[in-house]
Amino acid sequence: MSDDYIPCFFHSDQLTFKPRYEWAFGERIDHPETTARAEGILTALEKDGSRYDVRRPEPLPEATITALHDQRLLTLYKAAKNDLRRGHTFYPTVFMHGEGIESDPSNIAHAGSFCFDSGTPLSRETWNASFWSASCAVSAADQIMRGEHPIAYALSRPPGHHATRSSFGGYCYLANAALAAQHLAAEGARVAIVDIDVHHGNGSQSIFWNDPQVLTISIHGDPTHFFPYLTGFINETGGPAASNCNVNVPLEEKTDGQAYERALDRHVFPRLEAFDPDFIVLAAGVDTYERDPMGDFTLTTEDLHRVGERIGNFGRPVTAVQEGGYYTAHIGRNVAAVLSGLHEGYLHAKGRGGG
Ligand code: Q9C
Ligand code: ZN
Repeated sequence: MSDDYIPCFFHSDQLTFKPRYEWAFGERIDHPETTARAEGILTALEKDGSRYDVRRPEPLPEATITALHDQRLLTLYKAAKNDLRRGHTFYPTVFMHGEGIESDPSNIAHAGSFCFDSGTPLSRETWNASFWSASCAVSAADQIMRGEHPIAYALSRPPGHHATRSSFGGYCYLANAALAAQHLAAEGARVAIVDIDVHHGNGSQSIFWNDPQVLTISIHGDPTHFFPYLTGFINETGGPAASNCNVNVPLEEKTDGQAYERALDRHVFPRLEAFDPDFIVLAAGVDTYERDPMGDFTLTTEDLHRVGERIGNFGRPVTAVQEGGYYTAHIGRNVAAVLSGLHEGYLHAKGRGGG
C-alpha cells in the first residue's frame, strides 16, 4: 500500500455542464454550482503535486449505475442529451409526483416528475458530465477496495448526495457517494457513509434506508429552516431491516468548529465504533465554511482540516467524494484542508504520522 500520496480523479468533460441560474427565496441568482469550483480544486491539488496525483477515472459500466438508479432516470438524462438544443438549459416547471401520474422519461416536458427542486436544470451536457462525476467516485472507491491507498479523492462535480434512486435535485443527478459505497460493499464489506456537507444527504439516506450493510450518517443544518427541509431529522433512523443504520445530526445555524467537533464526538464516532465499518465514504462538502453563500455554519479552513484529521484518525480507509462548497475563491484550500487532514489523521492512527 502506498501511503505517501492521495490519488484524485477528475475528467475534463465534467466541465461541459454549466447550469445558469436557480431561485433563492424567489430571486433569480447565478447558479452556485459552477465549473470554477472544480477548477479551483484542481489548481489547489496541482499546487501540492507531491501529495496529490490527479488522474482520469475509468468509465463506469452502465450496469453499475442501473444497479442503484432507476433506468427511467437515465432515460430522461439521455433524452435531454438528444433532444435539447445546444446551449439550452431546461428548468422543469411542473412537478407532479405519485399515484395516478404517468410520467414518460423520454419526454423532457415530464422532467419535473423526476425532480424535487427548482435549482437542478437539464441540458445536453448533464448526462455526460454526471456520468464522469460518478465514474470519479467509483474509481476512487476502487483504489481503496484494492488496498492500494488509504485515502482516495473523487473531484465529483456535479455533486451527488441529494440524488435518490429515481429523482434528481439539489444540484445532484447521480448518487456519486452511494455508487462508491455500493462498489465497496459488493464483496460483503461493511461501509459507512459520513456526510459532512452542510445539507442533509437525503439521497444516500433513501438509497440505503433498508440496507444493514451500509451505515449512513449525515451532519447538517437543521432542516426545520434549511434545505432540503423535508428530511434530515433525528427520528429518521432506517427501515425495518436496517434499524439504526441511519443517523441524522441536525445542528443549529452558525454552528462553529468547536460545536461541530463536539457533535462528531457525541453522535458520529460512537456510532462508527459500534458499526465497525471496513471502509468510510466521506461525502465531502465544504459548504460548512464560514463564508459559504449557501451554508449557515461558520467553520474555518483550520476547522475543516481538523474535521478531516478526526475522521482519518478513525483508522479506516476513506473514499472522499466531493459534494458542495460554493465559496469558490477558497474552495481549493478548503478541500485540500480536508484531504490533508484525512491523510495525516490516518497515518497518525496507524502510528506512522509525524504529528
Ligand atoms: N435558496 C449541495 O450542496 N438550493 N447542494 C437551495 C435556497 C439547494 C446544495 C436554494 C442547495 C443544494 C450538493
Ligand atoms: Zn451542500
